[in-house]
Amino acid sequence: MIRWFKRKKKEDREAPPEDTREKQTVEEEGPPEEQTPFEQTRVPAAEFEPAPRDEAGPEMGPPDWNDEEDILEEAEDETQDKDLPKTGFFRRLRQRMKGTREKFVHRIDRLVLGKRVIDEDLLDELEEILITSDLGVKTTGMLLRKVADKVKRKELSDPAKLREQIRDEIRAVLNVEAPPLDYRTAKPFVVMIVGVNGTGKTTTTGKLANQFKRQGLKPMLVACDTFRAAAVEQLSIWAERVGAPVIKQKSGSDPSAVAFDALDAAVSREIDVVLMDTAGRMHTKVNLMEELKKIHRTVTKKMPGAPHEVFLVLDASTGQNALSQAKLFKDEIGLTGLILTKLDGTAKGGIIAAICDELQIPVRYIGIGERVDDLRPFDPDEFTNALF
Ligand SMILES: Nc1nc2c(ncn2[C@@H]2O[C@H](COP(=O)(O)OP(=O)(O)OP(=O)(O)O)[C@@H](O)[C@H]2O)c(=O)[nH]1
Ligand SMILES: [Mg+2]
Repeated sequence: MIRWFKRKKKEDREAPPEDTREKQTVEEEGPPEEQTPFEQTRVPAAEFEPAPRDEAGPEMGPPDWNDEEDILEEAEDETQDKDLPKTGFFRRLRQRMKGTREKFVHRIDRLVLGKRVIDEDLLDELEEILITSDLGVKTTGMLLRKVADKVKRKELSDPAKLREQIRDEIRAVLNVEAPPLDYRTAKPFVVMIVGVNGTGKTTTTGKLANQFKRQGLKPMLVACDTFRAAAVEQLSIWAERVGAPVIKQKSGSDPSAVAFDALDAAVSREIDVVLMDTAGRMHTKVNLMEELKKIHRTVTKKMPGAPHEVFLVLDASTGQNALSQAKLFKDEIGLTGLILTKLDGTAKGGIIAAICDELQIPVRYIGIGERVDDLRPFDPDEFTNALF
């Protein structure tokens, strides 16, 4: 098993990569003693290179909320399957997952085209497709074993059925067992939003606040990213647009103190959901993980049982790096849910299966664009149907 992967590793060893940019680390900017928290946890810092800012989107605030782009985009939708919904978010999801579909599903289609048996060679090629679609070595191995077992037991022989088989297995992997999210189980219900820089924390916080308002809940935004003045401003713009209060202090103040004050304000204003946006990177001398733990501790001390959810925001377009980040945050602070952003415009969407399989933490939301309504509760069935 994993023959292709071993072969690839060997090739990589023999041929040094031409592009050495990946070797650069965040820490190279400072002297060695000024280590970031990521280095201290022995995870290569290169894995936490910031995601490049999307040039198409403004850094400061949400893009315009008009539907014109949608109408154009939907006109281009190439949905062929007559049984699939043709409207709304599903259509947009399917459209924007084009990159992952091409890299993953269309290659499976081409692989089985004209083939009459599922043999070793075909499984070998399937392995390559799965690994290069960011499903990761472990999840790929698991899927291949399941397929090979079915072939051995003669429950699967037609290559044309391979796509269905993989689809069903992926659907099962994405179905991580978790209690339903109910923001009415506490008042205020406190949510901490964490993640490395540029993954979409602030944008997601704004999008979530908007959803809560639509559901008739009173959200409050809290600017715990006090390290950049622009971060506070960015969150304030979202708050204004959504029509929600924002708790902020001047930049440089203690994020835990901001969180503490916010809880008092939330109680007195009868807020339903408190959304705490945190920093993705600290000044070199400050340890991000320690700072996040301190906020967590402060919140729990002030309000036993809170934070009720700790969501890690991951940028899907960073592929395997997203998986490493999730492992690190899980070990360091503990997570209750994941939010996968930027599934639009990436071919690395397969990472979602690797993350679900390896971490067994539920993906609660997915982001498929920069607009306010481009965030959706994650539904494994809807997602699998949109992908395949
Ligand atoms: N295409 C796309 N862009 C997104 C999505 N979510 C966020 N972005 C964009 O990603 C960029 C970074 O988003 P932010 O919300 O500022 O990220 P952040 O994690 O708060 O960043 P830091 O505060 O610097 O750590 C912005 O340009 C967003 O518009 C998404 O689902 N799809
Ligand atoms: Mg931010």
